Amino acid sequence: MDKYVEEVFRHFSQHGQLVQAKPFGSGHINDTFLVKAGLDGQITKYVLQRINHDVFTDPLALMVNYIRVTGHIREKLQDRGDTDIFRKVLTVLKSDEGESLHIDTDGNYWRLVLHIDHSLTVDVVENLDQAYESAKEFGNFQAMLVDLPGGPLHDTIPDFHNGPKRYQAFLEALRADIAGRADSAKAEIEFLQSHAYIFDVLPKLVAQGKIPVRITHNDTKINNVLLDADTGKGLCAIDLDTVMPGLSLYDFGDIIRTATSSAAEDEQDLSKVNMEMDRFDAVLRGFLDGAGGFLNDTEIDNLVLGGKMITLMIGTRFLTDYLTGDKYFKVHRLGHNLDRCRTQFKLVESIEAQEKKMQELVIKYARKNMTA
Ligand code: GN1
Ligand code: MG
Repeated sequence: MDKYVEEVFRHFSQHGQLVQAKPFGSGHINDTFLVKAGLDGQITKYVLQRINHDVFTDPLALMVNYIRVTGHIREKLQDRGDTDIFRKVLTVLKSDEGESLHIDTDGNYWRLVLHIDHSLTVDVVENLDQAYESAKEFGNFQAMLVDLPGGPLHDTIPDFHNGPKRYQAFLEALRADIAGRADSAKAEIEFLQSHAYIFDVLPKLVAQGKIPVRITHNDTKINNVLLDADTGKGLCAIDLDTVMPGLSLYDFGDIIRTATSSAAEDEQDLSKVNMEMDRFDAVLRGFLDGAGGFLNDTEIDNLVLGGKMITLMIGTRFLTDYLTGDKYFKVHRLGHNLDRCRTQFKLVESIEAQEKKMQELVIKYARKNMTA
């Protein structure tokens, strides 16, 4: 067991006595544990997380966002008379000191949330229903937050989806080449240099006032949504650390990136990595059913571009991390970040090859959605 978990959970003793804790999920940033604890003669499951404070440098501000967002969604569900609230929004639990974050003796930040039973996440979509349901859930998440009161949320990672800055960071990493890996990534470097223009499109539309900044999740990869284990229906969005001001297209883009591909993010056989049109169809319908009501024409026109841009950007981030010696994303093998970068760039190519047909589907469904 992680050396801290036992000690940390003692500060959450009002939620039970620790029985078991094991690593949980496949996130690349935080450390996550599934904890079983005895409470009132019953075993209750929790998710305990150590927030990576190199990445999230202001965990307290992050938790302010987290509580505002989950509180607002909870209120909405209550107003609607929903009977399954504890499974449709994350529930943050307080430490015995009454805080939503516990800080351990080494200065690590820990958060406890209720585990949602009979739920599952998938790393690669297994069927079209999963693609549809996940996209709908993320769309719905944005829809629930359009009227969040109390002013803008904190930027938990400034410039998180700033493509031009991400590209600059890559160029600097390439120039420095501190890990001596640039030679082994020549094809990827060239690919990125010839596609960097894609990063300029959305910032221009934002500057022209054609695309609004909304409240977005910003990490809508397929395994950040819980599905009901029995019905397969979307339950709730998880991994809320990056919920902050952003573009709807970022969220749509990251579902495209992770739910339309037939292969894992780190697949080494690139022939398996493709943007599958039937999955795109399902994701598009799902997202429009969840969020379509408030997207404007420019957003709708740029949905496909959002998918391409986010996929290119995550690929850029993997490549940058590879070049700098794997400092940011957790890696489990040599070249892991390069493998991840390759799948992303292959997906960008696959999107490019099918862009016209994707755009036709957008027009077809967006129209239907408007007249519905
Ligand atoms: C990280 O934590 P996780 O694994 O859900 C990353 C995302 C990337 C993703 C790539 C805070 O998400 O931005 O898209 O890996 N989160 C952060 O798999 O950087
Ligand atoms: Mg995650």
